[in-house]
Amino acid sequence: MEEIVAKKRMLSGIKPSGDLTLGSYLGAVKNWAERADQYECFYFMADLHAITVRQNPADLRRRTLEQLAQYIACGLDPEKNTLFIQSHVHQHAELGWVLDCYSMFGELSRMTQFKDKSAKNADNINAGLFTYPSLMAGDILLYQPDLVPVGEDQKQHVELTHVIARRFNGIYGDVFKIPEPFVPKVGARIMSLTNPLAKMSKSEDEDTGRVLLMDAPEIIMKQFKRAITDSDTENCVRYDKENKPGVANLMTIYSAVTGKSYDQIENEFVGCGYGKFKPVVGEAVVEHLRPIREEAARLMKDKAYLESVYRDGAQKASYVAEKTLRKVYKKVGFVAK
Ligand code: AQP
Repeated sequence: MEEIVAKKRMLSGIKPSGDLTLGSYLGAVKNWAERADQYECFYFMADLHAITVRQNPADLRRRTLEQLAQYIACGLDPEKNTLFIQSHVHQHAELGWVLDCYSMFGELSRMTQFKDKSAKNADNINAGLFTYPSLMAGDILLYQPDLVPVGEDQKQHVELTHVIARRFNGIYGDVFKIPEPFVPKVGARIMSLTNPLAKMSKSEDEDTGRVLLMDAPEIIMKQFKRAITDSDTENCVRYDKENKPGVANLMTIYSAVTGKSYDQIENEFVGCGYGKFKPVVGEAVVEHLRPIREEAARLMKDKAYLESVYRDGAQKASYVAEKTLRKVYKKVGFVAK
């Protein structure tokens, strides 16, 4: 008799706090698209997380839908992946609350993202910003995934998820599966083009050297042409992250969009200065993103289709999430409905 082996499960999300950047794409979405055949995949637009920083409501709504269109355009086939909006699956907020009660003040205080965001939003250091990691732990643990693909900056939050899950399991038995973080080899941390020591972030403005997935070719080329390289006299394309972070970042981007290794890139540009290298990287990015941009723009015109995708996705996600939530509620002592 043929044995049916259950697919492993994975889950990830991005908050629609800004338009998706080349960093969100190379660090996250690009790698997701390659996994649908091996894994049962859940991906969401993390709108609950987005409001930890004040958002304009109309922009948040627009970006959430655009993000869905861009997920699909990047290759996440809704037939093979469950795509949903976080606030449509109420179990996230509910498990998030329970896990707040199993997360320690000291642990949350040590999170680098909390420290960074508090510094950037000094007039709005709200409780949601502080408890963001317990909601994220809820997002993950609800689906009992085997793998959580994240960029390097989110690894600390996945590690805290382990701590919270182990604490809960230690008290109530094996309720949660402990998932592995998966950090891509190339593209785990794409830096700003004008400040290669800072991460490329979607909530920063254009002057901070970010490239958006939906940017027009001429904007992308402008951003790459003005990318900061290095002030050394060498003017040579060589991978040295410590001493030449700007060039290393451009090489990472070039490698991620062309599949070329760092050695191949160094050989390709022997004898060429940065002036020649930068537009070539820009062009490679433009060509790589072109079909994604065109397909996302086409999908944005089909609101009925997008609606059917996120409704379907929420239904499937809710079904899985509810099983975990029921178990948790029972374990902590809530009376069944
Ligand atoms: N620059 C990046 N390089 C590699 N990976 C990145 N990611 C984001 N930026 C980069 C990865 O994308 C996933 C979703 O990110 P998120 O929106 O949930 O959180 P974030 O890391 O806080 O993203 P931003 O762009 O920096 O948003 P804002 O500006 O609103 O804070 C994660 O897996 C992340 O690692």
